[in-house]
Amino acid sequence: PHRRKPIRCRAAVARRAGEPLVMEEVVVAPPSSHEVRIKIICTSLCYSDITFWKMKDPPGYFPRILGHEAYGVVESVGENVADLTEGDTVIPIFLPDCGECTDCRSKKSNLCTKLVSPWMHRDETSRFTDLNGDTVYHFLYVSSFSEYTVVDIAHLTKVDPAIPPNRACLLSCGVSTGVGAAWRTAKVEGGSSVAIFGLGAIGLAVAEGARLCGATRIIGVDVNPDKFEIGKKFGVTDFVNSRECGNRSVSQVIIEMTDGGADYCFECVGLSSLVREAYDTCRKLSLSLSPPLLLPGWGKTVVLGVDKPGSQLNFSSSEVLLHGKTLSGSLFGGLKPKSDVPILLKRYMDKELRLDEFVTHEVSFEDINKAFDLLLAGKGLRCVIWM
Ligand code: CXF
Ligand code: ZN
Repeated sequence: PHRRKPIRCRAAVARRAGEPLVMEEVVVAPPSSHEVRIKIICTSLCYSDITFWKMKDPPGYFPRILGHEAYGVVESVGENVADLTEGDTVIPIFLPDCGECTDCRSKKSNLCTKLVSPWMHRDETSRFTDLNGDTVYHFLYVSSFSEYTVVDIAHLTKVDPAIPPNRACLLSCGVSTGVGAAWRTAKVEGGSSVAIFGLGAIGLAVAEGARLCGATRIIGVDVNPDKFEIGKKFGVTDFVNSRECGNRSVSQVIIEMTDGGADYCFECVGLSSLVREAYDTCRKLSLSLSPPLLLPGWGKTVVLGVDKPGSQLNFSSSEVLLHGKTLSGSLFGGLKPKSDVPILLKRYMDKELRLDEFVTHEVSFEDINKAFDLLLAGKGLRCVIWM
Protein backbone atom coordinates (compact mmCIF):
# COMPACT_ATOMS: atom_id res chain seq x y z
CA PRO A 1 0.00 0.00 0.00
CA HIS A 2 1.33 3.46 -0.90
CA ARG A 3 1.25 5.97 1.92
CA ARG A 4 0.71 9.15 0.02
CA LYS A 5 0.87 11.86 2.66
CA PRO A 6 3.53 14.53 3.03
CA ILE A 7 5.67 14.27 6.17
CA ARG A 8 6.73 17.17 8.34
CA CYS A 9 10.13 16.63 9.92
CA ARG A 10 13.35 18.29 11.01
CA ALA A 11 16.06 19.12 8.53
CA ALA A 12 19.36 21.00 8.72
CA VAL A 13 18.96 23.49 5.89
CA ALA A 14 21.80 25.33 4.16
CA ARG A 15 20.10 28.69 3.59
CA ARG A 16 23.17 30.53 2.28
CA ALA A 17 26.64 29.43 1.12
CA GLY A 18 29.11 29.04 3.96
CA GLU A 19 26.66 29.86 6.78
CA PRO A 20 25.87 27.40 9.59
CA LEU A 21 23.02 25.00 8.78
CA VAL A 22 19.66 25.96 10.25
CA MET A 23 17.58 23.29 11.98
CA GLU A 24 14.03 23.77 10.76
CA GLU A 25 10.81 21.97 9.94
CA VAL A 26 10.35 21.01 6.31
CA VAL A 27 7.66 19.18 4.38
CA VAL A 28 8.77 16.05 2.51
CA ALA A 29 6.43 15.06 -0.33
CA PRO A 30 5.51 11.41 -0.90
CA PRO A 31 7.72 9.51 -3.38
CA SER A 32 6.86 9.84 -7.08
CA SER A 33 7.41 7.19 -9.73
CA HIS A 34 10.72 5.30 -9.29
CA GLU A 35 11.22 6.93 -5.90
CA VAL A 36 11.33 5.85 -2.29
CA ARG A 37 10.95 7.93 0.86
CA ILE A 38 13.47 6.93 3.48
CA LYS A 39 13.86 7.64 7.16
CA ILE A 40 17.50 8.54 7.72
CA ILE A 41 18.99 6.67 10.67
CA CYS A 42 22.43 8.23 10.49
CA THR A 43 24.53 10.23 8.07
CA SER A 44 28.17 11.21 7.97
CA LEU A 45 29.89 14.25 6.58
CA CYS A 46 31.91 13.94 3.38
CA TYR A 47 34.15 16.75 2.18
CA SER A 48 31.94 17.27 -0.90
CA ASP A 49 29.19 18.50 1.43
CA ILE A 50 31.61 21.19 2.58
CA THR A 51 32.73 21.99 -0.97
CA PHE A 52 29.16 22.53 -2.16
CA TRP A 53 28.13 24.30 1.06
CA LYS A 54 30.92 26.85 0.54
CA MET A 55 30.39 27.21 -3.20
CA LYS A 56 28.76 30.51 -4.20
CA ASP A 57 29.00 29.83 -7.95
CA PRO A 58 26.84 29.02 -9.75
CA PRO A 59 24.30 30.96 -7.69
CA GLY A 60 20.89 29.49 -7.02
CA TYR A 61 19.89 26.13 -5.63
CA PHE A 62 19.63 27.62 -2.13
CA PRO A 63 18.12 26.85 0.32
CA ARG A 64 19.40 23.33 -0.02
CA ILE A 65 19.55 20.18 2.10
CA LEU A 66 23.07 18.77 1.93
CA GLY A 67 24.29 15.33 3.04
CA HIS A 68 24.88 12.29 0.84
CA GLU A 69 26.72 9.70 2.96
CA ALA A 70 24.00 7.95 4.91
CA TYR A 71 21.99 4.93 6.01
CA GLY A 72 18.21 4.73 6.15
CA VAL A 73 15.07 2.62 6.23
CA VAL A 74 12.45 2.66 3.49
CA GLU A 75 9.32 4.41 4.84
CA SER A 76 7.19 4.31 1.69
CA VAL A 77 7.55 3.53 -2.00
CA GLY A 78 6.21 5.28 -5.10
CA GLU A 79 4.89 3.75 -8.33
CA ASN A 80 7.19 1.57 -10.42
CA VAL A 81 9.33 0.41 -7.53
CA ALA A 82 9.92 -3.31 -7.75
CA ASP A 83 12.99 -4.16 -5.71
CA LEU A 84 12.43 -2.17 -2.51
CA THR A 85 9.73 -2.32 0.09
CA GLU A 86 8.87 -0.64 3.40
CA GLY A 87 11.35 -1.53 6.14
CA ASP A 88 14.25 -2.32 3.80
CA THR A 89 17.58 -0.96 4.98
CA VAL A 90 19.42 1.04 2.33
CA ILE A 91 22.33 3.31 1.65
CA PRO A 92 21.87 6.18 -0.80
CA ILE A 93 24.65 6.72 -3.34
CA PHE A 94 25.19 9.88 -5.39
CA LEU A 95 26.17 7.83 -8.44
CA PRO A 96 23.15 6.23 -10.07
CA ASP A 97 22.96 2.58 -11.12
CA CYS A 98 19.82 2.34 -13.24
CA GLY A 99 20.82 -1.10 -14.49
CA GLU A 100 19.34 -0.39 -17.93
CA CYS A 101 21.50 2.12 -19.80
CA THR A 102 24.40 1.08 -22.05
CA ASP A 103 26.92 2.05 -19.40
CA CYS A 104 25.23 0.19 -16.55
CA ARG A 105 25.04 -2.91 -18.73
CA SER A 106 28.72 -2.62 -19.62
CA LYS A 107 31.47 -3.99 -17.39
CA LYS A 108 33.76 -1.22 -18.60
CA SER A 109 32.23 1.60 -16.60
CA ASN A 110 30.29 2.56 -13.48
CA LEU A 111 29.14 5.83 -14.99
CA CYS A 112 25.40 5.44 -15.43
CA THR A 113 24.18 7.92 -18.02
CA LYS A 114 20.99 8.72 -16.12
CA LEU A 115 22.94 11.31 -14.11
CA VAL A 116 21.28 14.69 -14.64
CA SER A 117 21.20 17.78 -12.41
CA PRO A 118 22.97 17.24 -9.07
CA TRP A 119 20.24 19.13 -7.25
CA MET A 120 16.98 17.66 -8.50
CA HIS A 121 15.17 14.45 -9.28
CA ARG A 122 14.45 12.65 -12.59
CA ASP A 123 11.59 15.05 -13.29
CA GLU A 124 13.67 18.10 -12.22
CA THR A 125 11.41 18.97 -9.31
CA SER A 126 12.07 18.98 -5.56
CA ARG A 127 10.34 16.92 -2.87
CA PHE A 128 11.16 19.47 -0.13
CA THR A 129 9.35 22.66 0.81
CA ASP A 130 9.82 24.89 3.83
CA LEU A 131 6.97 26.02 6.05
CA ASN A 132 6.42 29.10 3.84
CA GLY A 133 5.75 26.74 0.95
CA ASP A 134 9.02 27.68 -0.79
CA THR A 135 11.16 25.08 -2.57
CA VAL A 136 14.14 23.64 -0.76
CA TYR A 137 16.60 21.96 -3.16
CA HIS A 138 18.12 18.49 -3.05
CA PHE A 139 21.83 17.73 -3.15
CA LEU A 140 23.60 14.94 -5.05
CA TYR A 141 20.22 13.09 -5.29
CA VAL A 142 20.34 12.26 -1.59
CA SER A 143 19.90 15.16 0.93
CA SER A 144 20.46 13.14 4.07
CA PHE A 145 20.59 16.06 6.51
CA SER A 146 16.86 15.57 7.00
CA GLU A 147 14.93 13.04 9.07
CA TYR A 148 13.16 11.96 5.86
CA THR A 149 14.23 12.31 2.25
CA VAL A 150 13.03 11.08 -1.13
CA VAL A 151 15.56 9.22 -3.25
CA ASP A 152 15.38 7.71 -6.74
CA ILE A 153 15.69 3.91 -6.76
CA ALA A 154 18.71 4.23 -9.09
CA HIS A 155 20.51 5.83 -6.13
CA LEU A 156 19.72 3.22 -3.49
CA THR A 157 21.62 0.08 -2.56
CA LYS A 158 19.89 -2.43 -0.31
CA VAL A 159 22.05 -3.54 2.61
CA ASP A 160 21.97 -6.40 5.10
CA PRO A 161 20.22 -5.08 8.25
CA ALA A 162 22.76 -6.95 10.39
CA ILE A 163 25.42 -4.37 9.49
CA PRO A 164 25.60 -1.50 11.99
CA PRO A 165 24.25 1.75 10.44
CA ASN A 166 27.30 3.78 11.50
CA ARG A 167 29.51 1.40 9.52
CA ALA A 168 27.33 0.81 6.47
CA CYS A 169 26.92 4.57 5.95
CA LEU A 170 30.67 4.90 5.34
CA LEU A 171 30.27 2.88 2.15
CA SER A 172 27.71 5.37 0.87
CA CYS A 173 30.52 7.62 -0.43
CA GLY A 174 34.02 8.25 0.91
CA VAL A 175 35.33 4.86 1.97
CA SER A 176 33.83 3.18 -1.10
CA THR A 177 35.49 5.78 -3.31
CA GLY A 178 38.93 5.15 -1.83
CA VAL A 179 38.75 1.38 -1.57
CA GLY A 180 37.16 1.13 -5.02
CA ALA A 181 39.86 3.34 -6.57
CA ALA A 182 42.49 0.77 -5.59
CA TRP A 183 40.34 -2.28 -6.31
CA ARG A 184 38.29 -1.39 -9.38
CA THR A 185 39.89 1.68 -11.01
CA ALA A 186 43.60 0.91 -10.56
CA LYS A 187 43.22 -2.86 -10.13
CA VAL A 188 46.20 -2.96 -7.78
CA GLU A 189 47.82 -6.40 -7.79
CA GLY A 190 49.62 -8.30 -5.07
CA GLY A 191 53.22 -7.19 -4.62
CA SER A 192 52.80 -3.76 -6.16
CA SER A 193 53.88 -0.37 -4.85
CA VAL A 194 51.40 2.42 -4.22
CA ALA A 195 51.81 6.13 -3.40
CA ILE A 196 48.90 8.04 -1.91
CA PHE A 197 48.89 11.84 -1.92
CA GLY A 198 46.79 13.06 1.01
CA LEU A 199 45.89 10.83 3.96
CA GLY A 200 42.41 12.09 4.75
CA ALA A 201 39.55 9.61 4.83
CA ILE A 202 39.73 9.03 1.06
CA GLY A 203 43.50 8.52 0.98
CA LEU A 204 43.32 6.15 3.96
CA ALA A 205 40.52 4.23 2.24
CA VAL A 206 42.78 3.90 -0.82
CA ALA A 207 45.46 2.47 1.52
CA GLU A 208 42.91 0.03 2.93
CA GLY A 209 41.90 -1.00 -0.60
CA ALA A 210 45.54 -1.41 -1.65
CA ARG A 211 46.20 -3.46 1.48
CA LEU A 212 43.27 -5.75 0.61
CA CYS A 213 44.63 -6.11 -2.93
CA GLY A 214 47.97 -7.26 -1.50
CA ALA A 215 50.15 -4.23 -2.27
CA THR A 216 53.45 -4.62 -0.41
CA ARG A 217 54.56 -1.00 -0.37
CA ILE A 218 51.98 1.64 0.51
CA ILE A 219 53.59 5.08 0.73
CA GLY A 220 51.53 7.85 2.28
CA VAL A 221 52.29 11.50 1.49
CA ASP A 222 50.95 14.27 3.72
CA VAL A 223 51.97 17.56 5.34
CA ASN A 224 50.81 16.34 8.77
CA PRO A 225 53.35 13.96 10.39
CA ASP A 226 50.64 12.46 12.66
CA LYS A 227 49.15 10.83 9.58
CA PHE A 228 51.80 8.09 9.54
CA GLU A 229 50.59 6.51 12.79
CA ILE A 230 46.95 6.79 11.64
CA GLY A 231 47.88 5.43 8.24
CA LYS A 232 49.55 2.32 9.67
CA LYS A 233 46.10 1.11 10.81
CA PHE A 234 45.08 1.01 7.14
CA GLY A 235 48.21 -0.55 5.72
CA VAL A 236 50.47 2.46 5.11
CA THR A 237 54.03 1.11 5.24
CA ASP A 238 56.08 4.25 4.49
CA PHE A 239 55.54 7.96 4.96
CA VAL A 240 56.81 11.03 3.13
CA ASN A 241 56.27 14.42 4.72
CA SER A 242 56.01 16.65 1.68
CA ARG A 243 57.17 19.65 3.75
CA GLU A 244 60.39 17.88 4.65
CA CYS A 245 61.82 16.87 1.30
CA GLY A 246 64.43 19.64 1.34
CA ASN A 247 65.40 20.65 -2.16
CA ARG A 248 63.96 17.49 -3.67
CA SER A 249 60.45 17.00 -4.95
CA VAL A 250 58.15 14.33 -3.51
CA SER A 251 58.36 12.48 -6.82
CA GLN A 252 62.17 12.38 -6.66
CA VAL A 253 62.02 11.02 -3.10
CA ILE A 254 59.53 8.27 -3.99
CA ILE A 255 61.25 7.35 -7.26
CA GLU A 256 64.37 6.73 -5.20
CA MET A 257 62.50 4.77 -2.52
CA THR A 258 60.86 2.53 -5.10
CA ASP A 259 63.77 2.29 -7.49
CA GLY A 260 61.97 3.90 -10.41
CA GLY A 261 58.54 5.05 -9.24
CA ALA A 262 55.39 3.61 -7.71
CA ASP A 263 53.19 1.28 -9.77
CA TYR A 264 50.04 3.15 -8.71
CA CYS A 265 49.60 6.74 -7.52
CA PHE A 266 46.46 8.32 -6.13
CA GLU A 267 45.73 12.03 -5.76
CA CYS A 268 43.34 12.47 -2.83
CA VAL A 269 43.58 16.18 -2.06
CA GLY A 270 42.09 18.03 -5.02
CA LEU A 271 45.05 20.05 -6.31
CA SER A 272 46.04 19.88 -9.95
CA SER A 273 49.68 20.53 -8.95
CA LEU A 274 49.52 17.35 -6.89
CA VAL A 275 48.03 15.40 -9.80
CA ARG A 276 51.12 16.40 -11.72
CA GLU A 277 53.37 15.31 -8.84
CA ALA A 278 51.54 11.98 -8.62
CA TYR A 279 51.90 11.43 -12.37
CA ASP A 280 55.62 12.21 -12.09
CA THR A 281 55.88 9.71 -9.21
CA CYS A 282 54.45 6.73 -11.07
CA ARG A 283 56.73 4.31 -12.78
CA LYS A 284 57.95 5.20 -16.24
CA LEU A 285 60.45 3.80 -18.61
CA SER A 286 63.99 4.93 -17.92
CA LEU A 287 65.07 7.33 -20.65
CA SER A 288 68.64 6.14 -20.36
CA LEU A 289 67.50 2.94 -22.07
CA SER A 290 67.79 2.96 -25.80
CA PRO A 291 65.77 2.90 -27.91
CA PRO A 292 63.19 4.16 -25.38
CA LEU A 293 60.05 3.56 -27.44
CA LEU A 294 60.38 -0.20 -27.14
CA LEU A 295 60.10 -0.23 -23.35
CA PRO A 296 56.89 1.41 -22.26
CA GLY A 297 56.28 2.27 -18.61
CA TRP A 298 53.21 1.15 -16.77
CA GLY A 299 52.53 3.50 -13.89
CA LYS A 300 48.91 4.43 -13.33
CA THR A 301 47.75 7.62 -11.62
CA VAL A 302 44.20 7.90 -10.34
CA VAL A 303 42.64 11.29 -9.59
CA LEU A 304 40.16 11.34 -6.71
CA GLY A 305 40.47 14.89 -5.36
CA VAL A 306 38.11 17.59 -6.60
CA ASP A 307 40.03 20.76 -7.56
CA LYS A 308 38.46 24.16 -8.26
CA PRO A 309 36.32 24.25 -11.41
CA GLY A 310 38.45 25.13 -14.41
CA SER A 311 41.82 24.05 -12.96
CA GLN A 312 44.09 22.68 -15.67
CA LEU A 313 46.71 19.98 -16.06
CA ASN A 314 49.76 20.37 -18.26
CA PHE A 315 51.48 17.54 -20.11
CA SER A 316 53.78 17.64 -23.10
CA SER A 317 52.73 15.22 -25.82
CA SER A 318 56.19 13.68 -25.98
CA GLU A 319 56.21 12.75 -22.30
CA VAL A 320 52.76 11.23 -22.61
CA LEU A 321 53.98 9.19 -25.59
CA LEU A 322 57.31 8.17 -24.15
CA HIS A 323 56.33 7.42 -20.56
CA GLY A 324 53.52 5.01 -21.36
CA LYS A 325 51.70 5.96 -18.18
CA THR A 326 47.98 6.08 -17.54
CA LEU A 327 46.07 8.93 -15.92
CA SER A 328 42.56 8.13 -14.89
CA GLY A 329 39.65 9.67 -13.03
CA SER A 330 37.56 7.65 -10.66
CA LEU A 331 34.01 8.51 -9.63
CA PHE A 332 32.82 6.46 -6.66
CA GLY A 333 36.04 4.45 -6.99
CA GLY A 334 34.84 2.84 -10.21
CA LEU A 335 32.37 0.79 -8.16
CA LYS A 336 28.97 -0.23 -9.44
CA PRO A 337 26.80 0.87 -6.51
CA LYS A 338 24.29 -1.98 -6.47
CA SER A 339 26.65 -4.90 -7.06
CA ASP A 340 30.05 -3.85 -5.67
CA VAL A 341 28.99 -2.19 -2.40
CA PRO A 342 27.40 -5.39 -1.02
CA ILE A 343 30.69 -7.19 -1.75
CA LEU A 344 32.57 -4.63 0.36
CA LEU A 345 30.00 -4.83 3.16
CA LYS A 346 30.39 -8.61 3.23
CA ARG A 347 34.15 -8.20 3.46
CA TYR A 348 33.57 -5.94 6.49
CA MET A 349 31.33 -8.57 8.11
CA ASP A 350 34.01 -11.19 7.34
CA LYS A 351 36.52 -8.96 9.21
CA GLU A 352 38.63 -8.31 6.12
CA LEU A 353 37.75 -4.68 5.34
CA ARG A 354 38.43 -2.23 8.17
CA LEU A 355 35.70 0.33 8.72
CA ASP A 356 35.56 0.91 12.49
CA GLU A 357 38.72 3.00 12.54
CA PHE A 358 37.23 5.56 10.13
CA VAL A 359 34.63 6.69 12.67
CA THR A 360 36.46 9.14 14.90
CA HIS A 361 33.47 11.23 16.11
CA GLU A 362 29.74 10.76 16.60
CA VAL A 363 27.24 13.56 17.30
CA SER A 364 23.48 13.95 17.45
CA PHE A 365 21.57 15.68 14.66
CA GLU A 366 21.17 18.92 16.68
CA ASP A 367 24.96 19.18 16.73
CA ILE A 368 25.47 18.76 13.00
CA ASN A 369 27.39 22.05 12.77
CA LYS A 370 30.02 20.50 15.10
CA ALA A 371 30.66 17.88 12.42
CA PHE A 372 31.31 20.74 9.97
CA ASP A 373 33.71 22.42 12.44
CA LEU A 374 35.65 19.18 12.92
CA LEU A 375 36.07 18.50 9.20
CA LEU A 376 36.94 22.14 8.48
CA ALA A 377 39.63 21.95 11.18
CA GLY A 378 40.96 18.70 9.67
CA LYS A 379 40.15 16.84 12.90
CA GLY A 380 39.31 13.15 12.62
CA LEU A 381 38.18 11.11 9.63
CA ARG A 382 34.44 10.52 9.70
CA CYS A 383 31.90 12.06 12.05
CA VAL A 384 28.66 10.07 12.19
CA ILE A 385 25.54 12.16 12.81
CA TRP A 386 22.69 10.24 14.44
CA MET A 387 19.17 11.43 13.64
C1 CXF B 1 31.81 13.87 -5.47
C2 CXF B 1 32.73 13.50 -6.56
C3 CXF B 1 32.96 14.59 -7.52
C4 CXF B 1 31.70 15.24 -7.97
C5 CXF B 1 30.83 15.66 -6.84
C6 CXF B 1 30.57 14.55 -5.91
N1 CXF B 1 31.44 12.72 -4.84
C7 CXF B 1 31.15 12.59 -3.57
O1 CXF B 1 31.58 13.16 -2.63
ZN1 ZN C 1 30.99 12.25 -0.80
